[in-house]
Amino acid sequence: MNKPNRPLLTNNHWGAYHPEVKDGVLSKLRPFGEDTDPSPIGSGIVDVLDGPTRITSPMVRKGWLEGRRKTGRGDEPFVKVSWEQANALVAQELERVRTEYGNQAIFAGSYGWASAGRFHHAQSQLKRLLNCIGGFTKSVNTYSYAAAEVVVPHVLGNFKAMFTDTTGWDSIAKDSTLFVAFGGVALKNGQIAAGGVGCHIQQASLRSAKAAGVDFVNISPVRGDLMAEVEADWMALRPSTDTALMLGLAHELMSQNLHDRDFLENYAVGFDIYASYLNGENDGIPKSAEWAAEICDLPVQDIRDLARRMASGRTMISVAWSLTRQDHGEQPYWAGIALAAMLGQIGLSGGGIGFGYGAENQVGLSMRKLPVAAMPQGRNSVADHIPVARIADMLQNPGAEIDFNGKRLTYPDIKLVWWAGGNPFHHHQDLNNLRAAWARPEAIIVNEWCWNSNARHADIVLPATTTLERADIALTPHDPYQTVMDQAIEPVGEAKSDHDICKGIAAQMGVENAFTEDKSPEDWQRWIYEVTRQSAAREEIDMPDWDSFQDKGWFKVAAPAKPTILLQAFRADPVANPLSTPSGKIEIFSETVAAFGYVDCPGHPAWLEPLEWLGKVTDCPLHLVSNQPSTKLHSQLDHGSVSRAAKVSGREAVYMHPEDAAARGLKSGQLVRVFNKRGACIAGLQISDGLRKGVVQMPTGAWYDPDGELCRNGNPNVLTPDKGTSSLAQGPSALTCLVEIAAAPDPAPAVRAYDGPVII
Ligand SMILES: Nc1nc2c(c(=O)[nH]1)N[C@H]1C(S)=C(S)[C@@H](COP(=O)(O)OP(=O)(O)OC[C@H]3O[C@@H](n4cnc5c(=O)[nH]c(N)nc54)[C@H](O)[C@@H]3O)O[C@H]1N2
Ligand SMILES: Nc1nc2c(c(=O)[nH]1)N[C@H]1C(S)=C(S)[C@@H](COP(=O)(O)OP(=O)(O)OC[C@H]3O[C@@H](n4cnc5c(=O)[nH]c(N)nc54)[C@H](O)[C@@H]3O)O[C@H]1N2
Ligand SMILES: [Mo]
Repeated sequence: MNKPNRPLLTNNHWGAYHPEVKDGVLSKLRPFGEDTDPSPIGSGIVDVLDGPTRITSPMVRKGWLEGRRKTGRGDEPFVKVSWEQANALVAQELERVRTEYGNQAIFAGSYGWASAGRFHHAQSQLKRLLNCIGGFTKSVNTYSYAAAEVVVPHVLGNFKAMFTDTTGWDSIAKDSTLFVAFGGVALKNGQIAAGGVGCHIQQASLRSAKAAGVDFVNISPVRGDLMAEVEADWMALRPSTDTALMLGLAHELMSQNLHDRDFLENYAVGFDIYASYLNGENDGIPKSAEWAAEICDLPVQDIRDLARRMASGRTMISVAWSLTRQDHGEQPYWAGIALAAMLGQIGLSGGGIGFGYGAENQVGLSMRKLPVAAMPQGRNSVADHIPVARIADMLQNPGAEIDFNGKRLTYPDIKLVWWAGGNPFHHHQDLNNLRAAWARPEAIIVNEWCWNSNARHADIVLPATTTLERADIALTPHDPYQTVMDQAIEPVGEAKSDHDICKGIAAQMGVENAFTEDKSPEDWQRWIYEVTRQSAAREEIDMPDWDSFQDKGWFKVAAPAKPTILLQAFRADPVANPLSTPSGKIEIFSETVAAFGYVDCPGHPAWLEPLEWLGKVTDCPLHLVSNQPSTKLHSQLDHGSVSRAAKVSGREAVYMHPEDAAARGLKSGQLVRVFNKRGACIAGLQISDGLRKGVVQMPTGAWYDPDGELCRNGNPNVLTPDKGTSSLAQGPSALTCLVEIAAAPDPAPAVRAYDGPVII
């Protein structure tokens, strides 16, 4: 372990910290000096580096060792084995599956956030190993905004560029008059940026926009989605009805002749078709403000006023990523873009549209993006892939066909699943169904550092180190600060980095040289650094040499001379800088999408009734918003002190409106049962008037703790539906969910999530 001549420094998705270590034991993570608004999330790791939740050696499920391959996952004890035994077992399984069934029978999409660190990226290491032996079935797109990843390219061109180039907060403070936030700008989310954070800027950015005179509108069922200080007007619409509101606003703009005809003419195609839909020429239903008011359950005058306010100044329309994680999640993005096109301010400072200002710290940070090199994954010889959230469907229906963005995909027959750096028992919907799907493969391998539900549902568990137990570099395009990640402590127990885990198996399979290319982890890190440094130099970004970087521990990429303005070049000259859509313009109507002929995603933005919402009468009258947690990143560190301190009576909190609680005779702090036809979970009730009546809110992240259909610990994904957003994107639709709530049985079943399994 190298000890630098400076304070230790580490970094992760929630920020950079100085580890304080005495006698080999981590006592504290002190926030990085440059961070003016550090997140408490990181401290959650200090008390769980060892103890009952830490996986300290390779483990194999007892029943699996005894030949009961498919039954007992998640319920059985584990047998401790040596690395030699584990490597041999894994190599043997891989060999057996690929020779008997072919490499496409191995699923290693391995979706998930894992940890920051450019080299020790769990998924890249795993994929590189599997590519050395012929490849695997993969997944495409994300749980974050899959619907946008597929629809936005048809409408605006590449989606990634759309949010990495989101108009800066500096441009908003300078020129916006109105910031209309569909889904708010929740500060809880700005704690995070994928790959590392040097300084948290979201809160300060909102404050300076407010101080500069920008008015805010928070369109969300949750008031706290915009900080109180910006004094936003709150429009508490029904969840999953944003598209109807956008159509109503569009109709109002058009009927008041407030839309920008020149912009629509020069920069967009298909407005006439959309206009006839808005006017109800085909279905007899004008998508008027009255029509929208009824669907969203908002006062009609508020919709009319908002349309006029939007047209009377410089307006930024902000659409949260959460809007895409809903049934027909393609529509609010398409309708939002169409609305911005009608206002004609796309490409102007402080105007137009922005994707995900509230999603992560870096969105809205004007910066020069470091062109960071990645660990090469090699070439995958298997073409099979699924849209990421169709995992349970694939496992349960081998050979079935599905629509996906104009293609037909056939599900492969998966015999072996390998996950490194993600937690499907966190991220997937309808977890009781996922658990059933998990009984299909013959082998499930998981690299993990803690005994969460993913590890507990595996057959072979390979213990990974945390970022604090290995050296790495946090180079990221999502933050100006680039830092070292020092090794602070020795690996706990027999844990190894994902690289070393994969290397051991590569050796067993005779592909060690192909996997390592004879480079050590430090050689690779220097290689990634040097390749990045060369590309950075071409973009006139100065990076220190490796030794200076290691000596100081960090550097900051200089800010750009001017604020970032999304689609500025297109605006300035749409002929010289066309969009990468078929017409080169904004496609309010897309012939491509229309030609797919999907009833659940026609060729222009449309209101399509969601599977579950408050406009549908059912025996589950509450809409559950399962949004991102404030005290952790997804399921990461749910077992740590920061997350556990925020639990209510020992379970994840569920927030409910006072009138809904009174109607059910429920009191703050009591344990409740949240349920629907898919499952149930126990949660701790919090009463809050910061919610729309009829809406309940429960963050994601509590470790799944199944007792039959019940999750004892409060994981909302036992309740959410596992349905693709549409035939176009097949994205997840977690935020489309109705539930009922009642008092929990007394006594409620005890939480077992943090006990770890029985080990033999
Ligand atoms: N209901 C509902 N569900 C949702 C969402 C929602 O809004 N509502 N949001 C969705 C979204 S946007 C996302 S992105 C997903 C997130 O889903 P995931 O990214 O799968 O969630 P994480 O908990 O971050 O999982 C990362 C896992 O990697 C492990 N890990 C950390 N470091 C390492 C390492 O170095 N090596 C290895 N091998 N493992 C490591 C962690 O312990 C953890 O188990 O959830 C989705 N699910
Ligand atoms: N602390 C923390 N921060 C995170 C994460 C985390 O796990 N923890 N996860 C990160 C990841 S992976 C992602 S993808 C981003 C996600 O970023 P977002 O998608 O923005 O995050 P959410 O918190 O799910 O949703 C934002 C808000 O949308 C509101 N909302 C829900 N449904 C509706 C609706 O139908 N209409 C409207 N108008 N509003 C609605 C909710 O009240 C919610 O607070 O967050 C990132 N940031
Ligand atoms: Mo995400």
